[in-house]
Amino acid sequence: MWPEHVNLNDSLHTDCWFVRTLTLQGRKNKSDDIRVEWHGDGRMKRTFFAVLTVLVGAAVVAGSVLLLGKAQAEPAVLVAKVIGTAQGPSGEVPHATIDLSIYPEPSASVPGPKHGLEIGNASAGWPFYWPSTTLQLPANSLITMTILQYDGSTTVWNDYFAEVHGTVDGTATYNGKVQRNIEADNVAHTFTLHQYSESTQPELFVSVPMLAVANNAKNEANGYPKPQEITFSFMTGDPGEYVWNCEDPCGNGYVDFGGVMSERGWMSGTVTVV
Ligand SMILES: [Cu+2]
Repeated sequence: MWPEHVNLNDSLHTDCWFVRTLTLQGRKNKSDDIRVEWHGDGRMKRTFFAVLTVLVGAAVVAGSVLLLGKAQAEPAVLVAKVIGTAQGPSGEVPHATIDLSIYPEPSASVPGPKHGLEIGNASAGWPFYWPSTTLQLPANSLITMTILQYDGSTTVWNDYFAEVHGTVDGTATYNGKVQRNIEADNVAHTFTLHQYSESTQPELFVSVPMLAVANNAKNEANGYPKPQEITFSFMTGDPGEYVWNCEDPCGNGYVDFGGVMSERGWMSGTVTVV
């Protein structure tokens, strides 16, 4: 028997969950009471989840900004040293040199990048250019870059990047030997300098494959094998902002082109021609 005088409407407008026991008129036993559980009309829950969603969203955005800002922080600028003049393709020009190394992983002697998403993974052996990936070169000058390369090979996906492009005579010197290309399966990394896609500044494109050390090479006292020495020269034009990166799949993620491949301080950087 349903008690006629019981009116549930007052309860339907509350937001809070409650339990109410309705006492039946003329009941014989306590067990005849009807227990009603009401979970509100959902407004409170919806408000709660809406606020929670906004807070979680804000936290994700703030976290991403912090993380990406840290990941893409530019390392200290490495400035090419002007050492005199040299004969460029069309006359005498300033001659500058810049020296880099490529390490397979940080060590006691080479601490490696202090930022980037891969710091936490440093023990997993991610490679990096050193001492910086932020380079500054003089304009309209002959630049001679010398790179000591300590890492093993990972085959390039595209043979184009096993060839030398954009240097003064289309060659690079590998341990004193002049070459136009190296074997695709003997590439450790590439130094590939280019402009931003929408740029209207002077054309500058240089790509040089970095010869690998044997994957079973023994380490020397500094914790690294004997490096390959790679030297090449190219001309800069008028001032401009450029980027460079490695085109050899030495990272992780999609076809090994994620991770360090796109990170400043590791396998990608900027070149400012001033
Ligand atoms: Cu690389």
